[in-house]
Amino acid sequence: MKVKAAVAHAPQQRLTIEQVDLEGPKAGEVLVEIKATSVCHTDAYTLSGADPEGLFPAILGHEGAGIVAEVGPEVKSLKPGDRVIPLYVPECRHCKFCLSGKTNLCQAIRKTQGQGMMPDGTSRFSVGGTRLYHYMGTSTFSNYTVVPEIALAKIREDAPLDKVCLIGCGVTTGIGAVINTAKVRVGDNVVVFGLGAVGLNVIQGARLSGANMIVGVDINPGKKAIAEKLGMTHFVNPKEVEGDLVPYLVDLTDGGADYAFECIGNVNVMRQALECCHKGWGTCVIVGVAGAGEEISTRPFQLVTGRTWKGTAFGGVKGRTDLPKIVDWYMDGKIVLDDFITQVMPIEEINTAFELMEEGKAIRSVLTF
Ligand code: NAD
Ligand code: DAO
Ligand code: ZN
Repeated sequence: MKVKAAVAHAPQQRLTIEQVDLEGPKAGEVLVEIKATSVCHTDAYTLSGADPEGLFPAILGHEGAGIVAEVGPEVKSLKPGDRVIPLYVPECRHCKFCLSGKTNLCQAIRKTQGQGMMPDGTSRFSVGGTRLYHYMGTSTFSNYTVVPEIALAKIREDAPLDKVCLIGCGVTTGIGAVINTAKVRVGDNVVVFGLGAVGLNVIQGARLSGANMIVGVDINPGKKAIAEKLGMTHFVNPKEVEGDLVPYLVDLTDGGADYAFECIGNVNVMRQALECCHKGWGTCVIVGVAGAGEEISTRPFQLVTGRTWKGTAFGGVKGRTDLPKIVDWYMDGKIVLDDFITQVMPIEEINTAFELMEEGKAIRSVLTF
């Protein structure tokens, strides 16, 4: 079938809206009509050329929501008409990782997903006979996409797809980092570096967990108002701090953060996030994705004296099991989504959405088809 997609032909090039060819779903695959998709910093990171897994030409996009249009052979858990959120971290429920009870990093289709292919090693997308790579197993910058059954979370029918698409990445990553990875408890002091959609959702998760101080750190003062609305108690602009940021934050939090979250992808900030943690027990969670080949460093004594460095992917969330519940939280008014949507625009304006994000003028732009 012919579908409308935003094609990334090469790093650092504008996306072009094109009619591309999409093959139907094979065994274990599902054709999804994408109704809405948002743009995450990770799409920009891949488009920049800094992503070691970045393949071109490709159809990017991983934060979307849609409706099942057709199922391939052997698909059991989904049928046409079901509302779904594509998952860049699948959940097969059978692999060693899924069965471990210790991680959400299902490995069932990891190899081919990293190669921009469907599990059988081929692509469903092409244009003019040229193969297009899938992206993160989701490719939501297309009005139709083919996704493995194990990479689709079925959600309730009444959920607005132009809102819950955010649950496909940023919201879930931030809230999950707090609840699943850090396991923040009532009264903990939290420091969040980077107040994009991910960091703002760390704030939302920290508030839900009953954190005491929730300190937001961002070089863009324009993020202060929404962060406060979501539960931030103190805002720190590193550009306005005299002297070193780390001792400033340690002093502010009475000895250091119980939990610090890096939501930028900056290896220097990752060090600050570890070192502002409380001696003896503070934990730093790395959420941001750093550039290819970059490394983190600290003095080992920071770890010897009880600080912990850990990381999280998709907030430690098992998508097929947990996303329906997160959608319920939104529908029940327990979490906020609408405040993160700063722009709604047609897919034709996708390059503007990227520009607004890079300029710090968007939290999330939602694109509709
Ligand atoms: P974003 O660009 O919307 O937000 C980043 C924020 O960091 C901005 O508000 C910016 O002003 C701020 N910032 C930049 N440099 C700073 C500095 N030196 N000090 C303080 N603040 C600074 O990005 P996002 O969509 O919220 O994503 C954040 C990061 O999380 C990205 O690296 C993204 O790739 C990553 N990510 C990771 C996962 C995961 O599963 N681990 C999932 C989604 C996104
Ligand atoms: O299993 O080896 C693996 C990788 C799974 C993908 C995790 C990606 C998380 C970080 C990228 C942020 C995506 C928006
Ligand atoms: Zn698995």
